[in-house]
Amino acid sequence: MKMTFRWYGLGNDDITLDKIKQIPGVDGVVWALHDIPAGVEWPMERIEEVKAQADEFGFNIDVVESVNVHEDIKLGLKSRDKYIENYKKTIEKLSKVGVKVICYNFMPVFDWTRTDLYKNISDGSNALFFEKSKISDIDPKELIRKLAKDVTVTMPGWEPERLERIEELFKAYEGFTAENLWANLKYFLEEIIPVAEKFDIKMAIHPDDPAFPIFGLPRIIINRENIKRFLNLVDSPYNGLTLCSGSLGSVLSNDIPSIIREFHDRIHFAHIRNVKVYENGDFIETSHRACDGSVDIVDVMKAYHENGFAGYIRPDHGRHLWGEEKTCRPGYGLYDRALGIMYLLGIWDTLESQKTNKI
Ligand code: DNO
Repeated sequence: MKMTFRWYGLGNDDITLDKIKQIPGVDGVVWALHDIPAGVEWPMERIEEVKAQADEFGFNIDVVESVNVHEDIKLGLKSRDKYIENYKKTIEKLSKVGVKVICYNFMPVFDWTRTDLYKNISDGSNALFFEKSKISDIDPKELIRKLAKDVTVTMPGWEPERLERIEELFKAYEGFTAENLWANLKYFLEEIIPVAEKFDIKMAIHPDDPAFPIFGLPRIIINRENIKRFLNLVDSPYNGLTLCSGSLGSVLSNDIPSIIREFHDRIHFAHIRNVKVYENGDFIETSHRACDGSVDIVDVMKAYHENGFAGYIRPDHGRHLWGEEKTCRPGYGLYDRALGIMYLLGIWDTLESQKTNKI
């Protein structure tokens, strides 16, 4: 397993490469050109710039998260072909700097969604929170306004240009079903995967977060059965998964360790985080520790370890600790993710030692 850390880029993240360098075990940064809108071909000089910045600190840039999929592709509009062409050209360019995995998602309109970015926890920290009843009552525009007030950075999936078109987008999705989304995903994969094969880059879809439909929009990468269907759409190792324990963990019936055991050979990138799901379906993000949330992170690590997982892994969201919410991106502070890495490495190292009978 290859440990990585998400980095939003120079001038776009208060957690700088020199800080990341001091976290034990991190070999690579997970990156993207966050200012390039979905559908636009990434400029080579910008890609090379990031490579040079990472090289200076000895980090690999093997994983990109994300090359976003234009909404017209998800909607299956005629214009999708030109955006797919741009996607293919971006894959080719990324291969030139050694990228090995591209993470992306296929969620209509929104990427990950929460109702509160800074929910207070009794220990004085705060974390991302999802209140199920709020989502069913609130107009999405109102939620966007509320979250925009709380945060000064642009969050992936919540880019201003996308949000400005929100009404138009909801209109475009009227009457749109999960089956339409499946068909458009298949079309996209049939175009993209041969290119990924040619340039030796593994495509790794991210599950929908939370793993159920919201605002009447379909969401399909939500459970074991649908993951199986997804992998069969194009049965190639290049059509794989970013297995996010927190996204799938938002639904208690998802048994994450068993999903990992079943699909491990198609998991190219592991996002590890814990969530505590309440009886009413609300959930809060917790520390990585198994007993703090609803996901058995120890068993998650065991499932990867027993299958000799050699892919990339990163701690996912963390709580905001010691006042860092004033400067960090929501969910992407330094402290809890660094603590998370030590927990994950602790489990992994123990499992390794047991294997070699050292303990
Ligand atoms: C949230 C992330 C997601 C993820 C995308 C992948 O913090 O895990 O935004 O990057 O869904 O395209």
